Formats: sequence, C-alpha cells, structure tokens
Amino acid sequence: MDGIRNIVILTGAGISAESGLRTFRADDGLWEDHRVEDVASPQGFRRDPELVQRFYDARRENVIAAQPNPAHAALARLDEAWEGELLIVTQNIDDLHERAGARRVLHMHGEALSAWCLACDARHRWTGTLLEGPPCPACGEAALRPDIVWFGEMPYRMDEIFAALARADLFVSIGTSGAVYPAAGFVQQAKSARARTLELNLERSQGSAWFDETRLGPASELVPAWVEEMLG
Ligand code: BJW
Repeated sequence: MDGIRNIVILTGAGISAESGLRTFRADDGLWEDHRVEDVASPQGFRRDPELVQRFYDARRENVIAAQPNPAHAALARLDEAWEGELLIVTQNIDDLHERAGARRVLHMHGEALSAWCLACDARHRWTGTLLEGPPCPACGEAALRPDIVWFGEMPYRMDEIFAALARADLFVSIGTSGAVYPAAGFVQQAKSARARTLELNLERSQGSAWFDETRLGPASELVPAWVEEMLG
C-alpha cells in the first residue's frame, strides 16, 4: 500500500480465538455462560466479588496456558520491520501480542496478568489467583481487583489512542465485533483523519460499512497474508 507511514491496528478477541481463548459474543462465547453485568461491571464486583475473582482467576489461567498463533506472530514481524509509526491497540487482556514479540502494544481494556490495589492504587504483575484475597505487595491491604476495564469504566490511555488515530494513514481492525465503544468508533475517527480503513474478521462486524475494505476469514490466514503485502 503506497503512501502509508502511520498505522493503527485494533485487535479483539477474534485474533486470540485460534490460540484457544474464547471470544465473548459467539454462540459458545464467554457471555453464554456469564451475565455481562455480573462479571464485567463495577456493580457486579461490589455485589459478588467472589464470582468476579473466580471468573478472572480462570481467565488468567487460560491466558497463561495459551500460545500466540500465526496472526500474533505476523503482527510482531510487522512491528519489528515497520519504520513508520505503528500502534497495536488491543482490547484483549491476554499477553499474546507481547509473547509473539510485538513491542508497540497498548492494552485499552487492561491485562489479565495485572492486579490493581483499590487501597493504594498500585499495580502488580499477577500470575496467581485473587480469590483468597492476598495482601497487596505495596501496602498490605487485601484490596486487589483484576486490572480490567469493565463496562462504565474509562478505557486506558485514550489520549494516546486518539492522537495515534489522528495521525494514521491506515487503520486496520482485526477480530472484533464492533459491539463495544469507544473501540467501535475508532474506524470513524480514523476516517475523519483521512486514513484508509481495512477490516480483517471471520464475519462482518457491526461497523463493517465504515471500512473501505473488508476481508473475511480466520485471522491466522488473513493477518500473515496482509503483513506479507505490507512488507513485500
Ligand atoms: C474471528 C475469529 C478468527 C472469531 N479470526 N476473527 C454508546 C456509545 C458509546 C458508548 C456506549 C454506548 N452505549 C453504552 C456505552 C458504553 C459501553 C458500551 O460500549 N456498551 C455497549 C454494549 C454498547 N462501553 C463502556 O462502558 C466502555 N467505557 C466507556 O465507554 O467509558 C466512557 C468513555 C467515553 C468516551 C471516550 C472514552 C470512554 C468500557 C468497555 C469495557 C469493555 N470490557 C470488556 C470486558 C473486559 C475485558 C475482559 O474481560 O476480557 O472487554 S467487554 C468485552 O467486549 C471485552 C472485549 O474487549 C470487548 C470487545 O469484544 P470483542 O473483542 O469485539 O469480542 P467479540 O466476541 O464481541 O467479537 C469477536 C469477533 O472476532 C467476532 O466478530 C468474530 O466473528 C471474530 N472472530 N474467531 C478472525 N479465528
């Protein structure tokens, strides 16, 4: 693609599906077994913290067991080779982009392997469980919650994301249904910055009409092929 220097890539649960991590809104997705408002809202956490800690303890275990797939590997290769600006904004809480070798990654919905202390505001890398109420390594209070952005909470590093979108020449959305804002609106922001827009997904997303181009198929095939085009 000619004339492209600055790239913003948005990834969602679909990019990690072939690594064995369940998406949210598929028939066999996470929201089939859990009510969103119970496990992914601050109100749900206040009502039943044990349910929420159990949910994220299990997710953390699954993330640790999963391995990056060819789509993560291809984006890491692009990140390594691309000399212009590049930002991978992921809605995913797994660390598969990083484990594949990507460096320019921003987790807008938080991270499974991080715990946030509600008493002292410290964040800690966390690979164990939180259900039993372990003390915060910084202040000693048993006040750790998953470092996850729930519904009604502000996603992380929005200023950086909006600034990158304003400079983007190309916006690529991979494996996301376009059901959750503000991420679902990024394509419109990219278009107002005159970026070209490309969607790579198994099926059309809710915002599909906004994209200049849509390619349908599994991320493990579409993403390596697109990266080859970019670097080839
Ligand atoms: C494959 C594949 C394969 C499968 N290959 N593809 C109207 C306007 C604006 C906002 C709102 C609004 N109404 C309500 C809101 C607020 C709300 C919201 O969006 N609600 C919607 C339900 C409408 N948003 C919020 O509350 C957010 N905060 C907020 O808005 O703050 C105010 C603000 C204002 C202005 C600027 C900035 C902020 C917070 C949202 C937090 C979302 N949290 C969750 C859970 C935490 C993370 C976790 O537990 O993992 O994040 S919800 C869940 O959905 C998770 C995901 O990151 C997110 C998106 O899901 P994703 O990734 O798209 O997954 P799926 O399952 O939906 O789709 C998978 C896709 O992959 C599908 O399309 C498949 O086809 C595809 N696929 N296999 C390629 N092999």
